[in-house]
Amino acid sequence: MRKTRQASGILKPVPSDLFVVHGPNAEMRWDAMPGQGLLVPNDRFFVRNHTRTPLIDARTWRLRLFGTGLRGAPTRARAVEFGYADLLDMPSRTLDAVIECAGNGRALFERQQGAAKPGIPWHLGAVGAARWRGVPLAAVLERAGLRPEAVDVLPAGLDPAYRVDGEDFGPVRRPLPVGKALDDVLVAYEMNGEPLPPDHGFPARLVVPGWVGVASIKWLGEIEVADRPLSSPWTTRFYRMAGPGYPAAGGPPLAEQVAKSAFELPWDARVPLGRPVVLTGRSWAPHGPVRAVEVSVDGGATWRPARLREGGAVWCRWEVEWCPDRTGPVTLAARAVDAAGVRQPAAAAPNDDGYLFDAAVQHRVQVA
Ligand SMILES: Nc1nc2c(c(=O)[nH]1)N[C@H]1C(S)=C(S)[C@@H](COP(=O)(O)O)O[C@H]1N2
Ligand SMILES: [Mo]
Repeated sequence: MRKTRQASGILKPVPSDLFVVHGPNAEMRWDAMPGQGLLVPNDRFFVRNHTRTPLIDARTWRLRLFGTGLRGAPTRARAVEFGYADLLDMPSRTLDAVIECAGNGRALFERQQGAAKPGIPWHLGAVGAARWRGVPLAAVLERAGLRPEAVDVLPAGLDPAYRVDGEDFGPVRRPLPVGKALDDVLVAYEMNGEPLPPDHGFPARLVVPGWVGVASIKWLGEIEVADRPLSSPWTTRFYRMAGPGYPAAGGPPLAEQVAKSAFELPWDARVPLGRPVVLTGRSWAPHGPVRAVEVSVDGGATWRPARLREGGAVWCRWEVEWCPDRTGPVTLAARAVDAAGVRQPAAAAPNDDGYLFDAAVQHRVQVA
């Protein structure tokens, strides 16, 4: 029987056959993905909430733009406003894109590299691909009166202020350079053909393709546009590389994601001896389609090419046949080769917070 479980602060059910819950967050179970289409259905999409999902009334909701990067430099009190109906009336665009948490794969730093990292212990399921529809952020900025002098935009969410250990960081917000904002960022109001579900940002969220998930601000409430660089705790304090080899203040704010590959199998899956099985999985990379995927059934000693199934802008699905010929534990591994020909490495760059794990995943199974 299916357990319908609720996680604190998430409104949709997060049943244990589809999700692994980490406090107010829930990751997608890759072993529930075989046979699913290219996109992740809304009821299966991972949730990362700094606090909790707010319920917002679209009738009174407003997106407010202000700052020195707009004509007339409106203040927050005199912001240029868009209502929900205004967004729906503007020309829309549809975009298939992956959203992935910068910490996806964090637990593998410990499992594969022997170094436990603080933070949400995601395995590989803090990622999802969906079909987003909305208005290009460029069109919203143009209509609000973008000046050529604008440098940064700072979108902020309407969820409660983020507090840790008594420190109040305010609402979740993170600056984006104007170049990226004008390129391919969407103010999305639809996810896989439905209005955005509350947990994924209703009534509107940003979708920032290829970038760390935190850039894709949910429950978008305001956007400051400035003619000088902006910052927030999400660029100064969180989401930069720290530790040996990085500057004391941290590396530059994280921007692009890294490539990953996942088997659609449970950890320690039981595989029957002497019978061919089809191993399936998916690989994704921030720049363009994945060119090839290689799979190892001997812990990374030898590699064979996987068969690529349908792919596209988001991720590619792949499969490989394997006939296990001895009993006991076996370490499978998968690595993607991206559009530029770069392969996932054997180890990810160590960093204190466990960001951007890009090593070939080592997935243990039991042959019996
Ligand atoms: N307002 C707001 N936006 C947010 C967050 C949040 O907590 N509040 N979490 C961010 C992070 S860290 C990630 S990885 C993505 C997750 O999007 P999802 O919950 O729709 O999967 O949303 C981002 N946008
Ligand atoms: Mo994230």
